[in-house]
Amino acid sequence: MAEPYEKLQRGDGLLLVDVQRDFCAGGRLAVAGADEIVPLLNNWITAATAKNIPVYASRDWHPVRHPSFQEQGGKWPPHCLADSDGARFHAGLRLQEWLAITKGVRFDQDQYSVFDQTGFAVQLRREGVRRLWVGGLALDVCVFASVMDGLQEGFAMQLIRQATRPVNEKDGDESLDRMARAGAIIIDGS
Ligand code: VGL
Ligand code: ZN
Repeated sequence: MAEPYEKLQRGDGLLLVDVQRDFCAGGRLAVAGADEIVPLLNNWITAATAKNIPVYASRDWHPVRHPSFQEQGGKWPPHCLADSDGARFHAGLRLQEWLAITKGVRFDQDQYSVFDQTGFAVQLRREGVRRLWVGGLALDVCVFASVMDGLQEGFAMQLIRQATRPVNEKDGDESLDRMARAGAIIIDGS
């Protein structure tokens, strides 16, 4: 059976959003089922690498006392502290040659989207990428924000549904709806 990653072609890029230890089992902001997406993402990484398709991996990278942390009045427990073990990519992720997009470093606001003040769109255009295949964490937070911004920036966005998990199931479903309505393609299958 044809796997969806066989559709990868010139002009595509693979984007892994925040597949970091703090969002996985045992992490500070663990997302249910997060570890299950890793083997799938590895298939995508392998397929992309074989076809010379660029791989991008974003990471949440917060200073201590970041405004998104509960003690600072934010929504989340402390997570993904810059340079900490929890901020590292999942140990099972077979990243080979990839480009990291670091976000969430500001003291005055959070950045959920990989496109938020990172220059990522400029880099994608420079590298001839017009369409992004997206997986990672979390579906209803940073994946959602990134897909919506990517569309806004004019990229075709393909969400790999099985390769993402939400913090909150209901918000995840709503995010899928909103992304689809905004023009993202939701891909089913591994
Ligand atoms: C994220 C909550 C807080 C994410 C980042 O990567 O989806 N979620 N910071
Ligand atoms: Zn964060």
